[in-house]
Amino acid sequence: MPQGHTRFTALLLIILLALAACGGQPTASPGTEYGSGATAEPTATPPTAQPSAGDELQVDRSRLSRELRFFNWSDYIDPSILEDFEKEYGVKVIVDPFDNNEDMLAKVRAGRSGYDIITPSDYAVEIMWREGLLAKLDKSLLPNLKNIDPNLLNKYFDPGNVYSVPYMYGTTGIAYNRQFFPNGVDSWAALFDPAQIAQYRGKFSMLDDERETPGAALKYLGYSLNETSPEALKKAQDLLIAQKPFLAAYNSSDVNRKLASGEYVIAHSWSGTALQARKGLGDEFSGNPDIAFVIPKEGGMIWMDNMVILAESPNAYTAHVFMNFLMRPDIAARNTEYIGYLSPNAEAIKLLPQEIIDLYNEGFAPNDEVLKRLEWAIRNDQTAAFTDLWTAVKGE
Ligand code: N2P
Repeated sequence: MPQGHTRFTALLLIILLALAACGGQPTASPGTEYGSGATAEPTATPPTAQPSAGDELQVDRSRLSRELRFFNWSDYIDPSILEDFEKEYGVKVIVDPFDNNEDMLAKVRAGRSGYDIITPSDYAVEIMWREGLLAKLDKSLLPNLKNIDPNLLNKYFDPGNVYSVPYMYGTTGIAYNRQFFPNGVDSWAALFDPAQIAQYRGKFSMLDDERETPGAALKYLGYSLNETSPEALKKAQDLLIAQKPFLAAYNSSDVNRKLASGEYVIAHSWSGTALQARKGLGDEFSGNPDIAFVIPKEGGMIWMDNMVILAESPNAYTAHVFMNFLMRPDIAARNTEYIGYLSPNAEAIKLLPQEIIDLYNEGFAPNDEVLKRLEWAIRNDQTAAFTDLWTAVKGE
């Protein structure tokens, strides 16, 4: 095994342990609507360790729908995987993108969205099952669940994985162009300090996200990204409003392209978006070797997106077959290589090319020191305040 792999494997173990720790005990106040399940400790049973090349699932083709509608974050699946699925099962997967959990939730809550399968983040999974929006999973149709690292199952937002299985996880920090920042970037000040941002006015973006962006402001101010005290929220709101005239945009859809092209010199970014800007994305656009990614010294977010099936989906059987397909080690590895996030699929990680491992080691995946500065977004009765804050900031 090449040395890079060994280092990354050690790193991954640390990440998983940290995830187990963080995921098990978010700082929810007890007794809140969403906080009650939050302290559940993982009780995952050890997986059967045998990697399997193909599927043990016997698919009943007569039960397959002709189409599946997948509501997913942008640039978040290798399109060739959809072609492979269609070739193998004759099911066409139609993908629509969403930019943030709240936009996705608004569409789903309205009813008859037409979507079968969706990838909400951690806290949004909890919102969805509590609102009765999700179908219970039939684990007998998901034998490839055995490939998922048990440390990433049974998290606080869905104890027992009754409704969700991990899709990808990652971090949120700062992506930047080394040509413009030859000394690197190490603080959220690079996105909030008026003296600094005046130098690249109109050439940077913040995520269009009511948890990510106030979260970054709170981190810069020295708070938890789950802080909801009125003083902290007021300071965060003032900071975001002061930043607004300097911003190119709130952008959660094509930061990868704009960093790669040089239109942005710096951006609030997810780890995989940054890696895409660096490496390029299939036939979509080519990469820029000057793009780097950092979790600022004040800290950033860690999150996990998960596959769920809508309660109203008439195609739940086909959705399970698709979910199981995406958990095949070779498919999950190819997908991870393409989109540049972190795979929860332990068997897939073993198949990743050295190029990706090297980028992870260069900062596109957190090391143990960085992990200590990462925090999960939790949902509780108080965090509804972020919706109001964000509405106020965007309305300015
Ligand atoms: C990919 C979106 C990453 C998901 N463009 C953030 N939760």
